[in-house]
Order: sequence, then C-alpha cells, then structure tokens
Amino acid sequence: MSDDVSLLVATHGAVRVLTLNRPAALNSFTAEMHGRLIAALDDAAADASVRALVLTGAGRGFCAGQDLNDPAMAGDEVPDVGAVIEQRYRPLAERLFSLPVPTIAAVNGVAAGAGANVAIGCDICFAARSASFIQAFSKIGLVPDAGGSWLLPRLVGRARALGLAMTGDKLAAEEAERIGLIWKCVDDAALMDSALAMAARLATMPSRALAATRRVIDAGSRSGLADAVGLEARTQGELGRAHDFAEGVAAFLEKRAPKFTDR
Ligand code: T3D
Repeated sequence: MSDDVSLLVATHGAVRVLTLNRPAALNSFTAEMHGRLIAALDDAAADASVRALVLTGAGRGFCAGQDLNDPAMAGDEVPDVGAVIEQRYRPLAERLFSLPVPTIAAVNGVAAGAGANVAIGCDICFAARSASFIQAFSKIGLVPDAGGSWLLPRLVGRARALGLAMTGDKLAAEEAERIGLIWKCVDDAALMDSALAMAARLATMPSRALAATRRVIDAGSRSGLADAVGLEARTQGELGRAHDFAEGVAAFLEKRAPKFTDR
C-alpha cells in the first residue's frame, strides 16, 4: 500500500478496504481518483477471495464530491457536466449497486455532494459522530447525482429528501441515523472497528444471497407487489440450486457453523 496515491487498497482477510486518499481536498473526486476507484471495485468484484468491501476516507473528510478544481470543471470552457456524470458518476453508482459482495461505508468526516451519495449508496453506512452529510448540489446549481435522486426519498421519504437536497444543509451523523439515512452513528474512535467487524461478519455469510438481497430490495422499491413476489420466487429458485443453500441447511441440521463459498 503506497501513501501517495489517491486511493489506498488494503486487504484484511476476506475484506477489501478502499480509502479515498486526497485529504487536502477532503477526498473530492478527480478523474484520476474515479479511475482508480472503478478499477478497484472491478478488481474486488472479480476476486473470489473478497467477500465484503469497506469504503472510507483519509484525513478529516470522507469525500467532498466532485473536485471543483478538476480541469474538467475549472477550465475556460463551459464544463460538460452531463458527460462527467455519464462517464464517471453513473458507472460508479452502477458498480456500487451491483457489486457481488456487501459494501460498507465508514464515513469518517464530512460527506458532501456525490461523496454523500456514494456513502449512503453502500449497503451499510456507519458514520463517526463528528461526521456529517451535505447534499451540496443545490448550492452550485445542480441536482443530486451518483444515485442520490433515487436513493434519498427511498431512505428518508420525499419531504426530507427535498428538504435536504434543496437547502443543502449539513445533517449531523446522529440525525442521519435517526431519520434512517444511515445504518449507525458511532463514536469516532469506534468507526473503523465497527465497519471492519460488520464487514468480517458479512464476509462469513452467503455472499450470493446478500447481493441478491440488495437486488430484490432495490427492485422491489421500483415495482408493484406482483412483480416483487415474482422476482422473489425466481431469485429463491436460483439460490435454492446453489451450494450455499444446501450448505446452510446441512449446517443447521448438523448443528455446526456453515462454510459459505458462493459468490
Ligand atoms: O461536474 C460536476 O460537478 C458534476 C459532479 C457533481 C457531483 C458533485 O459532487 S457536485 C458537489 C461538489 N461538492 C461541493 O460542492 C462541496 C464543496 N465543499 C464544501 O462545501 C466544503 O468544503 C465542505 C462543506 C465539504 C467542508 O467545509 P470545511 O469548512 O470543513 O472545509 P473547507 O475549508 O471548505 O475545505 C478544506 C479544503 O478542501 C479546502 O482547500 P484549501 O483551501 O485548504 O486549500 C477546500 O477548497 C477543499 N475542498 C473541499 N471540497 C472541495 C475542495 N476542493 C475541491 N473540490 C471540492 N469539492
């Protein structure tokens, strides 16, 4: 692991830890950091030894969204923001929502703009008590992106989603937990241990079923009941033919710990 790159990659057993590493600019996204993050997510997806992923930030911030000094934003010409979203944030959100293993955010400080939506786009989001979430887009004349327009109202309801997105007000981590934006707010000193313990626990669980759980829950929020129960049946059908289901049932009946291996 080298300290001078914009993304640090570490492995703890079956847990891959990605650390956004541009602390002087609150880990805001440059094209270069996007490239590294996408590559690291693809690498984790392709590596069968990885069974959970933790995303965090170096220094006092988690991620301040788009680097507003990035040449794509700060040149003389009018920036093609749509192209930036299509080429960088959309692929990032799509990967996060489809990774074959659970994703855990460890939000160590302020998460603003796309940084906030990447954090809440993880399956389980822990935040340090001193951390905060800011839908900063409205302050620079944009709308929530990186999946935020879809996710926010589903997590906190339309009224709060609009309030947060229109005001761009800072939401403290404790309040974020209270309104259901994140899984848990923990003491700053306990953040990484909490995230890593959750990741290690999920890594022992049936990865394929966990990724399918994300899929059916997300699809269910877009569909009616008939489609949702149809998808449940098809998904259970597929999982029911997989190794992990047979192993889970056998382990239960034999009163032993299961050994899940599917991805
Ligand atoms: O093309 C597109 O833009 C499309 C993409 C959209 C996705 C988005 O994410 S849009 C939203 C972009 N993000 C923002 O608008 C947030 C901007 N940052 C802030 O509002 C504040 O920095 C924070 C509220 C996040 C934190 O405030 P504070 O007071 O704790 O820290 P600070 O002093 O503002 O920032 C510390 C340093 O980080 C500072 O640099 P300096 O002066 O010490 O050299 C600051 O300029 C830098 N920094 C913070 N955010 C960004 C940034 N540099 C570049 N881009 C940033 N987004």
